[in-house]
Amino acid sequence: MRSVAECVSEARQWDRLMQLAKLGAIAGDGVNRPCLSALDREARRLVIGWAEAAGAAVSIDAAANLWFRVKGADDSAAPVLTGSHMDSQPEGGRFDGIYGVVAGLEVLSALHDAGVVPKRAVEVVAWTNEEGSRFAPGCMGSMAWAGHTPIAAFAEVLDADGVRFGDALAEQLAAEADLPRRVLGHVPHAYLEAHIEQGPVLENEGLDIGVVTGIQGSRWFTVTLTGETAHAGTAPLAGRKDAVQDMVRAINALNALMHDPEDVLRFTVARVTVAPNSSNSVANHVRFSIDLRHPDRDVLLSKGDAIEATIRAAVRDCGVHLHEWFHAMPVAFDALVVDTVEAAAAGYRSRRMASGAFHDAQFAVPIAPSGMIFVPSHKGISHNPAEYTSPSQLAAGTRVLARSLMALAS
Ligand code: HGY
Ligand code: MN
Ligand code: MN
Repeated sequence: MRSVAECVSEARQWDRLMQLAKLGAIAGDGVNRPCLSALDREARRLVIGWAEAAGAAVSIDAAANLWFRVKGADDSAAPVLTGSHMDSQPEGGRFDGIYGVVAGLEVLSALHDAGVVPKRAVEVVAWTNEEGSRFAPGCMGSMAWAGHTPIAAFAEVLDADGVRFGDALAEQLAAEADLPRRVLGHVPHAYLEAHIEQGPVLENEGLDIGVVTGIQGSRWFTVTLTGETAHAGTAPLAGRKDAVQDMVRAINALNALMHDPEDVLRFTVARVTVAPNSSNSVANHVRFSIDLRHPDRDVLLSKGDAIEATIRAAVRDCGVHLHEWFHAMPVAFDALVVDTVEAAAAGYRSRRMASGAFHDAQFAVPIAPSGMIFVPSHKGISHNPAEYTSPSQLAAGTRVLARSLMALAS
């Protein structure tokens, strides 16, 4: 009788990941598969087929989170839950998010192959819109499931083409109306997410498994500067209300505010829109994003709360508006779950570590004992087509996931 972990198939898992990587494939072995898109629905149908073949019941909730459930011997007991997200960045890789969904599926397939019925049901979830790149902010599906923010609160968020999140969600639910509907929210016995590290630590230290202890905090802002458009050839520089020049002043001041000689703080401006966006008309409208991260709550609060005053002091000619989209404080994972993962990693080279990236797991923390398992990312590359983790590294993570879930389910 082989154990569930021994029934984890490296080849089957890799084959499934490579089939999914074809859906939204971009140059350089990358993937661009936006949430709530036709590509997303095609990937979901592929995953549904594999789940059904493993004997799982499929369902969908009002946030379009997709659920797979394998019964437990005591089916009334709270299930153990694993999963991640299927949406990618616009220039994403083949493993961010989707690996955690496929790893959960692989555990269901291994349960089926091993003929094992765990005491507790095992559920796998694919969360809606973790990335927040098509519709900001990220983690909408897990926030709605956790009762952190109602899904209706995001209805008016627009994507770059002016599509409302509410309409994209309705389209997804209509396209998947054949799937049984499930109530949004429930309390699992534990939540455990497998994910690529998206950083260089495990590879640099020659390790196989990251036993994740927590996730640093993230705050997302959008800054809007409003000036006056004018003729680039005739309008004197004195007296212009140039939103681009004021954006430069603001970002230079923010760089000074966010300077951290220890290089722990993460400050990123990466999405900029300019209007009228014509080379010979002075810009009268600029909108830019701020992504601020830090593991220390007090630093995250003090630096984030200083952003508005810093911008207003630096901007010379334009109106300023600041909006905070996303406010997720640092979380620590449950000690029992972390210990369970560390024990399940026996035989592999592992270390405890925090996550620099945010994950849906952070919204599970207030709901149930939660944790994560990392596998190495080659050169720490992620949110980039060159993202890579080997078939054997991915299988090691899934075997640790299987052992952990069986331990938590018993
Ligand atoms: O941005 C993040 O940290 C996550 O990878 N979406
Ligand atoms: Mn991710
Ligand atoms: Mn990501």
